[in-house]
Amino acid sequence: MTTTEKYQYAKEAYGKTGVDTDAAIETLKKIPVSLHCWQGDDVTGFDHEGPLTGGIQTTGDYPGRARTPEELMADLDKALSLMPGRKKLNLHASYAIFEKGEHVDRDKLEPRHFEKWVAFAKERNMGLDFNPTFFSHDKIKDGLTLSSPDEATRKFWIEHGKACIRISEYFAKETGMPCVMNIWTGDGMKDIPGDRLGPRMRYKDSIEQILSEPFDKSLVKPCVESKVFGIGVESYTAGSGEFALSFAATHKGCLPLMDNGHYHPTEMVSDKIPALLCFFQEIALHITRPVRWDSDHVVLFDDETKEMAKEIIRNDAWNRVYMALDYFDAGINRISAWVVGFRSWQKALLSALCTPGKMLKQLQDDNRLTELMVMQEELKTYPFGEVWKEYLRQCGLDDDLKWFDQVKEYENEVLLKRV
Ligand code: RNT
Ligand code: ZN
Repeated sequence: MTTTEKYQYAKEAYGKTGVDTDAAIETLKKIPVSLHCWQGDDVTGFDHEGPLTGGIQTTGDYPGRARTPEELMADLDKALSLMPGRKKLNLHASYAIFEKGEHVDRDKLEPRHFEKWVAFAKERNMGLDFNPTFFSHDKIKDGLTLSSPDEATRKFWIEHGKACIRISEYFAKETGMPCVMNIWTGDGMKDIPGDRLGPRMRYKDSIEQILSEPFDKSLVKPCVESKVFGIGVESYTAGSGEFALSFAATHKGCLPLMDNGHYHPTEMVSDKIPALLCFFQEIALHITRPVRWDSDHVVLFDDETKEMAKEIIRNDAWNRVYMALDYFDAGINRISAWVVGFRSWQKALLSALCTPGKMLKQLQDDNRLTELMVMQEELKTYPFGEVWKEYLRQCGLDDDLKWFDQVKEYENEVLLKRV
């Protein structure tokens, strides 16, 4: 069978379930997914010397980490050339690019420190998302930023947040696409707190002060990301699930952001997506793969990833859910890590688009639960691979086996020469 015949065969098989695979492919081409810059350099950034802090950690020492903006951009380009679909680029404030000899602290960052990123994004027709960086910095006092009892510390970080709102608005204006600005801090305690309310009240006030910076709500989409615990912050996190969700629910224009590594291991973000869609017009996601903890392994085409995509697609919510990847593995080729993760989420979206949502819903509503189970099991062996390959072909890309040769070549010619 030729490749076209194979796709035709798959199209017919799906057609019998009421799914139009051509339409699925066309829809996927429109869905923006935000690619995190920080996989390329182990969340280091360009504005500090010290270690990665905030309760997160990269593990591994695979050669070839990007050390400069030029290297990171070149690596991103290589990765982008191997990914299908519509992309945004997700930056952290710590990736500011300074002139030679210039150093500006985080409370004083300006749009001009990101001009090169804007040019990069515009040339590639990508939108930009942004994150204030509340970690890896010497003004974090006793592990705290926005919830610190020290007013000078708290003020510094509030000013950082406000600066980031201004930069986010600049990104949106320049790219013509809204900028999702995510607030996450590692604020918390290793051991049992003497006060759980105080830090949260200060955290709440700090985010309110950040959001008091004027901005156009159609251009900047501020989010609050919750977390259950971090390394060295095991007993208490100020920005817990209830805190972040309640904050977003009570502050118009602020979105809840769920990172699927930030819950107890048996809690599923796939189930939380439709719960939040009942109450929020828009929500945001960090898509990652937690292995036993918030380990931020590379996203794969696994069951929970597919389930999350299903909840977005079958609820017609792809333009209500801002999707961003968030993982960092320093133990494997970093370009490959980007590509595998991005392709996995694309596969999950396409697989969801090829799932007969209406039929499954009807079976449930008619209480035909035996057939619901049978049908869902049958679908697992449908010829999805042929639809995926057709999508790649239409995007002008090689299928999964061939792209890795290009990564290998780049590794030999570029990455291994970085010493
Ligand atoms: C950390 C959070 C956060 C970071 C990035 C780098 O646990 O997930 O989103 O991963 O901001
Ligand atoms: Zn995250």
